[in-house]
Amino acid sequence: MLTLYGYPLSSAAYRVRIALALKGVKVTTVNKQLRRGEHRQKDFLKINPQGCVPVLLLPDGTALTQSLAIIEWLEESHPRPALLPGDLIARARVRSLCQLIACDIHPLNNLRVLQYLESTLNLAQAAREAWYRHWIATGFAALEELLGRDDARGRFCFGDQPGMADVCLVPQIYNARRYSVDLTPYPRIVAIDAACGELPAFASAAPEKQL
Ligand SMILES: N[C@@H](CCC(=O)N[C@@H](CS)C(=O)NCC(=O)O)C(=O)O
Repeated sequence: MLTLYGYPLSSAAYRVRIALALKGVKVTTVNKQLRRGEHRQKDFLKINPQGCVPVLLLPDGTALTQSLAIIEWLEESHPRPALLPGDLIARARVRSLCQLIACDIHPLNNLRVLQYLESTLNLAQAAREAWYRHWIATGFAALEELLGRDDARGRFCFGDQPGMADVCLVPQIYNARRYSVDLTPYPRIVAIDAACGELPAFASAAPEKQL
């Protein structure tokens, strides 16, 4: 049995939950309460010295970290249904959308970054929220444009089957809504999110379903 160390509101863990559900892979879930700092305690740092979730623990004790690496491992170990297209260029384009979200938007809005803005740089809540919304808006503007240019976009980021980019997109939209980001400039993103929301794999991975 696989064990997923996560947290309901962690968007990186949310990505992995969606990918696992799409693949039909069952896991045991262990939640680390990030607000209480459980991810920085010694027992968890032994599993992931970086002190963040998600971690996927394999039956032989191997701890996989970094959501994109975990999802790529899942893709290779459980190839069906495929989350990446077959064509080489298309694969690169889907990965590029994933990285736009997971490497360029999400890290700027992470808990430890927000805590640093608050406790070290003394930024007030309104300024921290403006920061949060700014980085989502910047990333979503580019993503919306890229989706508009790509003939391969269908109901989902790539074609009419959900894939790796959708797995990354839905948790990021969830965060955007949590912080009241105005989504009207991003109709393609919103439509893809709605299409994903109709699928049980996405619905069952939502934060409110984990509690
Ligand atoms: N790049 C990592 C990010 C992991 C990450 O930062 N996870 C967040 C939750 S979404 C976390 O554990 N944050 C704890 C903190 O910032 O202190 C991934 O994709 O897995």
